[in-house]
Amino acid sequence: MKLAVVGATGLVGSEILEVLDEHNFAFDELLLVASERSVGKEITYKGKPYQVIGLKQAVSEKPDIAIFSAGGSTSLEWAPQFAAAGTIVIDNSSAWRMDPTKKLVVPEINAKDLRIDDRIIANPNCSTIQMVVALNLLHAHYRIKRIVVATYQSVTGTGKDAVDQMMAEREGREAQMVYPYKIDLNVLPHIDVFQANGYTKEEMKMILETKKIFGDESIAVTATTVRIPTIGGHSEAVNVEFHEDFDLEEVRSLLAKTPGVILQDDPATNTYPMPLTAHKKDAVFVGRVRRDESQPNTLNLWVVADNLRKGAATNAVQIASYLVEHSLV
Ligand code: 2RA
Repeated sequence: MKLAVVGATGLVGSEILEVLDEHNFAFDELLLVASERSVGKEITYKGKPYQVIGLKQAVSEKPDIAIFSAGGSTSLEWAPQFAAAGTIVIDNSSAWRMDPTKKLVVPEINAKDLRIDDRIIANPNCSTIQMVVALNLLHAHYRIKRIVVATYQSVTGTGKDAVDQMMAEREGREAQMVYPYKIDLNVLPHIDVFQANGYTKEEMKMILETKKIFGDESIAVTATTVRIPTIGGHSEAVNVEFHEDFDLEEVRSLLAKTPGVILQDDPATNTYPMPLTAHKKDAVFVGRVRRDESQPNTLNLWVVADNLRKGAATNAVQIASYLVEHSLV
């Protein structure tokens, strides 16, 4: 098994290596790949130094699996070249997610749809992944009619420079302005670019990807995605209306046994999910479970996950593990 990590020097790339290590993902050879300006850099994995190589060399090495986190343009240009060389690409960018010929995979929900001829597999957007993981068994039991979600997204979702802008503002030093405004002591209702319909691209990702992952275009979704000055994870206030009514205790029981979910919900002890406690964890944490008393068949949830983990690196490594375990590579 020859594994490539493309974008190895970025926040998600570094997290992918951490997850590979923690999960003891087995491979014979590891290729760490980045842009030309990073070629030659040394990265240590399990105590062993690796030299970063460029994309052209990586393709020629014909890895079995390449996990990409290098942006959409790099993925559009290079994923097909890796695929043509026989590599299975698992891509974290949005480049392939809505392509009707590509699978958009959250292993707990639809990894079973993967086939031997899937050469480019799309990893969904982090804010989508944690929401659909949380709703998976509830959808199976009560059929989702409509989702209203507001997100509270960590600056780590933007990248290293955004974290640095936040810290620089906090420490009173100069730094590159990644956002249009100060982010510390502020919130920005603006993630990615605005669309003609007034939604941002991040909000449209949540809307469109949710339908594709559940395979149900009838699910109505509306989203407001917000950037907040924190690290550790994305948080989401999810209001979900079902076609069927539900029993709240059964909902809690279903959440407790939902694959990938940890239920953290006990108001009496101030127990609820937070980025502070989700940081560096692979699970999706759910709490504040309560009936929406303003309308029938509707539930409120609070969902938190480390966006660099289950929102990106962990989900991608879980897809890679599924491919190996099911002899699809
Ligand atoms: C963000 N979900 O949080 C987007 C991309 N990582 O910025």
